[in-house]
Amino acid sequence: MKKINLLIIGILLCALVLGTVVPATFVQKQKDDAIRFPHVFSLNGISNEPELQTGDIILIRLNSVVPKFWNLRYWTHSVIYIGDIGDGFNVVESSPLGGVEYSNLDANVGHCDNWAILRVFEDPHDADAAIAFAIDKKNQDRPFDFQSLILPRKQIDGLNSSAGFGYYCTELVWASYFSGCGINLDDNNFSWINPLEIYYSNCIILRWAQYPDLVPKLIH
Ligand SMILES: [Ca+2]
Ligand SMILES: [Ca+2]
Repeated sequence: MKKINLLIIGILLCALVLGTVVPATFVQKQKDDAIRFPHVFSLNGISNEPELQTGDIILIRLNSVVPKFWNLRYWTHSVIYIGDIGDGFNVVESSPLGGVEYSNLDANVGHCDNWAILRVFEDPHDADAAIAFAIDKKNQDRPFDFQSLILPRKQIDGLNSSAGFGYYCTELVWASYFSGCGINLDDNNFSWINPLEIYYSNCIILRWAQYPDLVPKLIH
């Protein structure tokens, strides 16, 4: 119960920030090569899906009361798919509960309203380098970065006790691709990075979304 409360507090802090920053307006970019295909994924059989590649970014809208506070930015979590590494782990993420850690995709999307699979299409790039960055932070037990949600910002990396030492979920995704591949997923490069900014990044192809029509097209 304590963990749930901490999670809710963390996400509410995120929601508070989301309502006050990122003033830019985005128009959804229709990419010629964007691929949207039917919902063929089984929540219990995702590992069998050939369309999911290591390095894919997965955005999730949690199915709980929390997203009600999140209507301006919609998505509530982001992770990087790293493939099956054993013990049920196949994503790396930064969680308010455990900091940077391995997790399971099914567990992430098992209680959500919507989720999406994105792929960085800048060519050439080495997604393994982005994954290596994230795993390195996991191996260093980097904490969740609450500071940078209260004072919206992002850091690639930093020393212990600095805001750069920890990561909020989307910051980890952004920093991994920025440091590992030199790719900036924050088009406006302003303030922090939120999941919807990644969804509409010029460097991203939407591979699949459970309910793409429900994703907001504009940010006010
Ligand atoms: Ca940080
Ligand atoms: Ca931004």
